[in-house]
Amino acid sequence: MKTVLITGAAGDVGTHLRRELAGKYRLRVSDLRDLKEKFKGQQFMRADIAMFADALRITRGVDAVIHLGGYSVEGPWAGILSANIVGCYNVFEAARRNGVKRIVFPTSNHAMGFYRCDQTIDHRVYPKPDSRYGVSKVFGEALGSLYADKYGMEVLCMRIGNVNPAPIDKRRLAIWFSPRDLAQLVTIGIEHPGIRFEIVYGVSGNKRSWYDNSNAARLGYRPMDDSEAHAQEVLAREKPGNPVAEQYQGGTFVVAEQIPNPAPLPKRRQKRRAR
Ligand code: 15L
Repeated sequence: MKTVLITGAAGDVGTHLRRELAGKYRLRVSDLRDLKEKFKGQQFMRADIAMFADALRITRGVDAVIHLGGYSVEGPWAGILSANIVGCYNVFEAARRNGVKRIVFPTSNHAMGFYRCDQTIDHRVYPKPDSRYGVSKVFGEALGSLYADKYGMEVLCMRIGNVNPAPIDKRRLAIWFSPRDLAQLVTIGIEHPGIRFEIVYGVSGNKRSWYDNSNAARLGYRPMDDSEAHAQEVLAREKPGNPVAEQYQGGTFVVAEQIPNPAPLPKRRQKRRAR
């Protein structure tokens, strides 16, 4: 049985994944925080991935890493920098030094959030992050690409939509990812023999999806769920939201933390620009 490390194991996605993968792998689970829900036989190691020594300690002796750890929403730059930039680098580098080849990196729909909802995008289009958080996920994808090309690591980047037992609103009908579909795609990330560097969308087989997820299908992903079964109920309780947010795949993340430009152009140049 393979030993698999899950970082950020105390979060919502980590908890769903630990429940789904219980008994299928020898799971080492790590987080800065305590685990709210515990499952039998999972070894907990407390760690702060922003500290390289901690990243080295938790990646020692595992066959694969599912790197969920980090800041999971938009937030102040200092937090994103230490958890998602420094922390992500530490986990990749520590895995390399410990000879761990396989990494599943759960990136996010927010790496692509400035595509419009009327666009269908695949794994080949360039990133359009909608937040500092989204930028940090693009950084993680780039790091995965570097470690695959330079050091022969095997990296599956999974741009996760929204993991929940059921879709929670209209936007999430397009990006819903059921826990059992999450477990299926992560298992492909751990087991598929042909992975070098791949990008897939971590979503269920939603009829309203704005992704062409053919790369996941090519790797054998056959989602079992479709948000359509919940659509009527979700749409009946939907309230009108921010009109800008509604145009973009990233939803409210595209307007989060909109602040006045602290360094506007001098008046003269503004006029020239307007002409
Ligand atoms: C994400 O990337 C976040 O980690 C999660 O908390 C949700 O906000 C999700 O995206 C979403 O877009 O619903």
